[in-house]
Amino acid sequence: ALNADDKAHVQAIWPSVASHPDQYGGEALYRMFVSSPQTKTYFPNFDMHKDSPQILAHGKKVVNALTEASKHMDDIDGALSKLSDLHAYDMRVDPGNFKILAHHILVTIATHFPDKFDCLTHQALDKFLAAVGTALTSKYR
Ligand code: ZNH
Repeated sequence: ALNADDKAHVQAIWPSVASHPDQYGGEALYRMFVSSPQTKTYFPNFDMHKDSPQILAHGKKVVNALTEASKHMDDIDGALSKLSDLHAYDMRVDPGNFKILAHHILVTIATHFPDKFDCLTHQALDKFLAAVGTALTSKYR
C-alpha cells in the first residue's frame, strides 16, 4: 500500500502530468502501441499515428482517471469502481497489459520531468500505478 511519503511524492508530481492530460496520456499510449503492438488489438478503430485524435482523446481519459485516483489514494478501489467494471466485464483487458501501460506512463513522466523524477518519486508512482492496475483488474474473478 502507499505510505504517507508515497502519497506526498505522487501529489507533488501529478499536477504537472494532469496539466496536459491529452499530451502525456497520448504519448504513453503511443509508446505502448509501438513497443507492445499486441495492445493495439483492443483499439481496432483507432488511427495509430502519433498524436492522432483518438490517441489524444483516450490518453486524456486515462490521465484524468489517474488524476481522480490521485485524489483518493486511500480508496483507489472505490474511486475506480465503475472503471473496474468496464475493464473486467466489457473490455476484458488482459491484466498483464496494465503493467505495460504503467511502464510507458512512467517513461513518459520521466522524460518530461527529469528533475522531479527522483528515485523516491519513481518508486511512489510505480506503487500508485500498480494500485490502479490492481483496482482495475480486481473484478476479473
Ligand atoms: Zn482503459 C477505456 C482508464 C488501462 C483498454 N480506460 C478507458 C476509459 C478510461 C480508462 C477512463 C474510458 C471509460 C469510459 O469511456 O467511460 N485504462 C484506464 C486507466 C488505465 C487503463 C486509468 C491504467 C492506468 N485500458 C487500460 C489498458 C488497456 C485498456 C492496459 C488495454 C491495453 N480502456 C481500454 C479500452 C477502452 C478503455 C479498449 C475503450 C476505448 C474506447 O474508446 O473504445
